[in-house]
Amino acid sequence: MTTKLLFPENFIWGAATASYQIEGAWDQDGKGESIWDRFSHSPGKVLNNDSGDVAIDHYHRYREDVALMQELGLQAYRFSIAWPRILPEGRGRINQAGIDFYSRLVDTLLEAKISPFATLYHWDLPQALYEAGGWPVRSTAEAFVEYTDIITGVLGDRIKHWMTHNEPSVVANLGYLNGEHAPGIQGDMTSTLRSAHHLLLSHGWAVPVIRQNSPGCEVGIVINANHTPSASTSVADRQARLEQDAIWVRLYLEALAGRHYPAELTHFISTQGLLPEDTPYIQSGDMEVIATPIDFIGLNSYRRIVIRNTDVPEDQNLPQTLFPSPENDENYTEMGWEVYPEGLLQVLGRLHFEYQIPKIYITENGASYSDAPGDDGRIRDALRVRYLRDHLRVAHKAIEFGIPLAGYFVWSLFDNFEWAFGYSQRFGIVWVDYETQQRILKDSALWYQRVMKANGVD
Ligand code: IFM
Repeated sequence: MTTKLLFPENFIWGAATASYQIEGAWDQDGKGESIWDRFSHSPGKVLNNDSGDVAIDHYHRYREDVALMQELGLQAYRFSIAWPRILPEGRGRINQAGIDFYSRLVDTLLEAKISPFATLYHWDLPQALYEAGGWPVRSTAEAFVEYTDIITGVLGDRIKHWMTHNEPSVVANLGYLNGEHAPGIQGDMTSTLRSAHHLLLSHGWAVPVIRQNSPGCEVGIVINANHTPSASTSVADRQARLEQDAIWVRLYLEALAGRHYPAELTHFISTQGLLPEDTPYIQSGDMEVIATPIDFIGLNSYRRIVIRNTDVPEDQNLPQTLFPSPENDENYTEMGWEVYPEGLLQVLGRLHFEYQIPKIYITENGASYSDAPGDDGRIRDALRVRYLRDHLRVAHKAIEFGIPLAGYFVWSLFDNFEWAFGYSQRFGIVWVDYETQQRILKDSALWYQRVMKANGVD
């Protein structure tokens, strides 16, 4: 007999998407070009030269998509707003058709009794702002606040959960360090750190604007953090872990908590002659702005990453208390990401105990497996069901430990455009046939439907 692990009564069950990954209609109804339009239209940047031009055509099919959400029993839907639909040049001229689209989407959600959770920036920066300097310059942070004021001014009466940024570390690090994401710059540590600062600054400036325009709302920011132990207790591996953690996680959490940027980064910066004290881009008062109190942190967490210092040969990197190698391929999703549900508890515990975050939503968690419809049309994505079930069990344990976890959003509701991997990776609980745009509920969607209905997992 299995016991049901019940979640608190007001626990929020949802699913998540992002504008560029699902909307399509990349140049319709007055939308401006984004850096992802430009990047995906540049040959060789995205696998198979895929782009979000059409994606899953959600822009035209949002009504049937919301009907599907209602059929599933979603209580909340996390989506993002495409800045260049609202302001085609990033600032100045407003595109009313873009505002109307989101207004209709929100009304349709509310009619279906689904709470909208809106992210203001999920990576589709207006190309014009990139050309004016992008996130490395302060004026982009100012433009973000103008955009925030406009869109929250219109939707603030109906949307009561706002997230400023999605995964700012990915914007900075993949955009300016390894170049896998738009704008595709490699090895530019200065622009990486400047981007991180301006993303955080724009967040801090935006919080009071959102509160003003959306009385009674909750405001937060979405951080990605995975469980990242060092491969061994050696100094080299532990140092590598600290450096990774500094640039991916602590840079953001420390600043949001009102502390300093991590010492590891001060070192990075100082080797380029750019100590924070004398860099003009960190201005007096900025750190206080970034630490403006927020209502919640959104956590995106997927996997364990064991960190090893690859500069040191393994046999010289002692003592070795290596993690056992995972037993089989089922421990990895098709992204090559290790499945390690217990890691979620470590990350949630860290947010709670190290940073005293008042409220946490898991805003993304999920897995890429490509299971397709069988002859009977059914999609038997058993590994995804197992992944989600095991992570929900851990989420439940976190609540038992007193961690203020208030909701869970599966990534993703639909198969969609997975950035540099194009359409090759399928994270959805709903299958999408990219030729016909047909949607089919996978076994995982039917399973999640039962979980939400029962407010618990076996
Ligand atoms: O698809 C992305 C999403 O846009 C941001 N978080 C991780 C997901 C899977 O890679």
